[in-house]
Amino acid sequence: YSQLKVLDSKKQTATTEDDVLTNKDAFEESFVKHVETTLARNMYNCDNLAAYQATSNTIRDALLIDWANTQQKQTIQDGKRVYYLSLEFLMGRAMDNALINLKSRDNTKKSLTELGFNLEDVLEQEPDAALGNGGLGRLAACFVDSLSSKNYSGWGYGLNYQYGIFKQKIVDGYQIETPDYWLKYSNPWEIMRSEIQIPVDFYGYVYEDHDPNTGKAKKIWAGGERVLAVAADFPIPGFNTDNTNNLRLWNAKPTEEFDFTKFNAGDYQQSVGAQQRAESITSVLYPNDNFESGKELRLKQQYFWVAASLHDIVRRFKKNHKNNWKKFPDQIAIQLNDTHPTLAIVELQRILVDLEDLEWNEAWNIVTKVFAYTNHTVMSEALEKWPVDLLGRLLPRHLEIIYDINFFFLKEVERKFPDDRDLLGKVSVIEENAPKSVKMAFLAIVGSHKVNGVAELHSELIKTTIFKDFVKVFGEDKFTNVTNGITPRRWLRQANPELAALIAEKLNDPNYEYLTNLGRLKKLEEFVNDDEFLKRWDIVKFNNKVRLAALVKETTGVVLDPTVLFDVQVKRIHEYKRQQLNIFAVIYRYLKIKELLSQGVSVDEIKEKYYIPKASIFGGKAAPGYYMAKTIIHLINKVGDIVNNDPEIGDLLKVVFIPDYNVSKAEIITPGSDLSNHISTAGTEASGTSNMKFALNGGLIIGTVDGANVEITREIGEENIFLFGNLAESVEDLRHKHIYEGVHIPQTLAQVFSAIESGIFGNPDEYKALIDGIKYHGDYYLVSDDFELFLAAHVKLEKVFGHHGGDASDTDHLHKWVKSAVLSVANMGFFSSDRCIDEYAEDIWNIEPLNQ
Ligand code: CR1
Repeated sequence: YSQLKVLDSKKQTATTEDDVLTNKDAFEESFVKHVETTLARNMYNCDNLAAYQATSNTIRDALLIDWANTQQKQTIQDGKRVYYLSLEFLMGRAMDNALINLKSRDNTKKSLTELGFNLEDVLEQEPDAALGNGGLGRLAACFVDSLSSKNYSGWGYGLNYQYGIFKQKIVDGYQIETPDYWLKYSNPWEIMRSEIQIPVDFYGYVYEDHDPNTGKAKKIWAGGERVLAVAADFPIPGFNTDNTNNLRLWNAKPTEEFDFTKFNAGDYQQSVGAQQRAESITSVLYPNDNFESGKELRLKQQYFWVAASLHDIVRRFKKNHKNNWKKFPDQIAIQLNDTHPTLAIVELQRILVDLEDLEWNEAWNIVTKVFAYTNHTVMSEALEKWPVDLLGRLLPRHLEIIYDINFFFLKEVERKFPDDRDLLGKVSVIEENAPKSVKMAFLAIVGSHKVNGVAELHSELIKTTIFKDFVKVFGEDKFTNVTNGITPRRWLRQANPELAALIAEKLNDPNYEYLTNLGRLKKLEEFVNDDEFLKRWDIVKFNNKVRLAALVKETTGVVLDPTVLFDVQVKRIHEYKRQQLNIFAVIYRYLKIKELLSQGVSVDEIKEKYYIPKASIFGGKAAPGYYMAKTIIHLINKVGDIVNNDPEIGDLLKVVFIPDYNVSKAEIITPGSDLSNHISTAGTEASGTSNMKFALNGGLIIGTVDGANVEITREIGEENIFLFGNLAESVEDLRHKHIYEGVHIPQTLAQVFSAIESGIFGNPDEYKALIDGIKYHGDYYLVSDDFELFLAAHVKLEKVFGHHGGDASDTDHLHKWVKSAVLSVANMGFFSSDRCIDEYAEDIWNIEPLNQ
């Protein structure tokens, strides 16, 4: 690399590309150039969309310099790199994030103003990169941001879906899905790497051959169908550093090879058609959160992605280290984001044994040092199992290898526990039931050196439930915890610029260095008795509520008074997340208010003595095939229709459902919340990450003792969070009781059910399954058990909120609610994804930050 080093020293430090970030003239010159050349337009017909494209191309030019320098620096230092394999990267918009991380926001804003544009309007032009479903995909996006910001060498690998998560429309209260063809216009943040093409095979058969030199038997897989994986790269800028990592997403393309038999048979069109089908592999993201559908195309996606990534990684390794395979685990760590990439374990073993001629044990030793697996759920419907028939047809050689891995593993278990015959059946990677299938989580554990959960409670749960037999086999040390986190660049600085600025001022930190040292928030505690400060804080919250109210108005037509309690629940719609518990409580509130009104109690008296005015704000997508989740969406919308149009109610209660919840909307909703709901049945939400986002933005939480709520409570203090509900340890007993003794529906909830059944929210048949599931089918998610505890938590928290939220003159509100909000934020430092990445780096990947 001596040559590279010479080149490096010659490189000028101040390039014109850098100038566009900080110099108005340089920016404008580049902007005009891109309008005229890249876009082939002129400044006289440059609209906001063209301005977005010209701006992003300008910023991209600068970003690409950092990116190239980083790759060069990383190559020269030749340290260990981590590869984060995730089927989902829920990135959202790139431009504002790039402007912030590159410290170019002010210059860009000023320059655009001079050119006659408004930065905010220009930013609005960018479509969300919505290549994920929910928390799992957004976590991956936060992690790549932290890898860059903390100067690690770390790449993401995923798929470049042409259609992201569907767009949600609400029509007559029902969810309608429409396709998200997000690449309608060219994507300036994507660098197509047409030269990086990796062939990936499917189907075919396996035969045995003999090595002509050694005479050794050898397995050969003759694939039956070949597609090409073509790379698209997305540079990931770090905050306050030049370190710019790469996110590589694969596109499926047909090969140039042609089916000549069909061609000669005169079936030219069919032959081209078959080729075109290759592209379907990366056309659509499966829209399920915490649920596996077991479709063949999904398995194809998984292998396509894993094979391309592994061959890319191995190729890069061989360039520097030839076939010095012993070094492989010193150079490479691969993190499996859930079980979706588990085939990577099998593929690496295949590469080493079949293609590189290593002995089985030597190869397996390398494989298990490289991989680590993160589990994100204990829910059985989300745990992947692939039928042996399907897997063997699609990947015949891989199925053989899986059987061999399992055989050697079970032999080892038998040797260690000769008297425990049952154990073999319990830990086998193959489930013998019909259909016989491969348990991907078990395979991931066997092939990894570390397995982690995503919050303390969850990591304990996996050790005592779904993976307990593996703790016996491998010992406690293989199982660890890394509590999730979020990037404060996007979720504080970008989403909440006013709060970020107030904090920077109070911390005396004009360069916002606290954003990569989030523990420094602690200093905010010093101001918690300063009324002036509390007032300013509350005004920031109020302004954010005004912004959220505008979004609600624009998307639903409903006008919200920004002084009322904004009570928010936004996340995927799922029975375990219990939006139904929330909407039932809203219905109860409505019924009670109506009852009071009918008794002649005045609105003012209701506000003073019974119910403070509030707006319940919902949002989230249901998987298209998830009937119960769609029913919940429908109920929320119907309740909104009735309540919002009830002339007696006024601002006492409003219920809205914001359609098409996504990252960009979350950036507006999160800062504008007073209270957010994280109310899953205890033990079901592995971590949750929106809880962290809301708390970091000065909203309080109502939540169950579940997932990361537990650690948030520990950090911020239990007096600053509203916890309620049955604990995880009681859940099994309660479910058992429901089945054997029946479900007890409390009076309050019974009133809600009667109201729904009376038809005030439309045809009651539509809600029958939802209510019957609770009344007669065991109430699996314990709505009946937690309902009154939820109501009681509300009574308590509404007293603390007081009557005049967002009105800085209310000192009671200031001294209780706002103070709690400040104390929360001051103690949220732990939940930065930077801390997660440091923990993974140290305990799992064994890598260190690069020298800058
Ligand atoms: C969990 O449900 C967690 C994210 C990220 C989800 C959520 O609680 O915050 O993962 N799990 O760790 C999931 O999608 C397939 O499992």
